[in-house]
Amino acid sequence: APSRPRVLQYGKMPLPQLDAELAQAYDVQILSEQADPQRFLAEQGAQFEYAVTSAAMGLPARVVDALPALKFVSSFGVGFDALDKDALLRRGARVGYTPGVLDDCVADMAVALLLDSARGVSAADRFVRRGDWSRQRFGVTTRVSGKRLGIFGMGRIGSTVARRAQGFDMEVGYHNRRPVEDAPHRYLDSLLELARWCDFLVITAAGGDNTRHLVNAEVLDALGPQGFLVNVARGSVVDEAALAEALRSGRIAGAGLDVFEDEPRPHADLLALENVVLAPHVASGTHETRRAMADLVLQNLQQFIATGRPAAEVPWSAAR
Ligand code: 8YV
Repeated sequence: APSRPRVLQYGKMPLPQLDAELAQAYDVQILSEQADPQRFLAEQGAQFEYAVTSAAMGLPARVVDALPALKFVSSFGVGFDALDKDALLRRGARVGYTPGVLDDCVADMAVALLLDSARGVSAADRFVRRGDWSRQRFGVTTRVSGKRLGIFGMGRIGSTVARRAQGFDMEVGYHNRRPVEDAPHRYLDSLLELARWCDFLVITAAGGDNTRHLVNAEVLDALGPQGFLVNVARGSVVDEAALAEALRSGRIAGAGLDVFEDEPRPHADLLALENVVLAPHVASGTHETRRAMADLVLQNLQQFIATGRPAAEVPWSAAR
């Protein structure tokens, strides 16, 4: 039988079953499992034409540069900010990813965080478990239905959140690099104007250099003391120290966060605050969606090896 293609897996996958499926179909080495990963790369790096990683792990230039024969990277996730674009373009390696299949579950989680931060679901749960119910009243919360929802980043996930919002009779406005043709919603010319206009600001923009710290103290002040922030995109889009300070001082009302600047370490001040809901980067983390993402990781790799073209390729990779 012909030997199976060698694949360098950067680390363990978010779905354990996928580790097994990759090992079944390919001759896989997991870099993070090697006794001395640096030495492994130096000795064997030249043997790998294919690599697999996740959006959260990414692929640093240091690894790409140690893989001189690299042709294709199959990444688990829709974000590609952690994959070193310059190193991959220099290498001429192409990159597959998993857009589309996670839109529903990420949008669902954005709505869950929005409802929780406004209505205090997690805080109420803590209140009941502490036994506080028989001793005191749970504070009043903030209405969601009928309010203004601001979406920063009107792509596949942002527009899915907008559809969800219609069920809550919310008025939707958005800001994006450019207005989206045929979008039925109000376009605000800047993030600052969007923050001023809305009651709830949901971040669904791509991470990376172009969006770094765009949600800063000024934007949070524009959102205001009645306003809530939800982030299911990338922690890097928000100045997390400024956010912690705005939450602490009541300059915004609350927040729901699935992503952080330095995962898995949320800013220490956030952990002590009652007006923020924290989740460990799990918006896409349902059985159904992780399975669909795993299938696309496998399909992209298999299709690239067979035809030289993955099923879904990141824009700067496909544009070459
Ligand atoms: C995943 C993500 O949780 O798709 C993305 O960009 O960040 C998430 O869906 C991540 O890829 C898992 O590592």
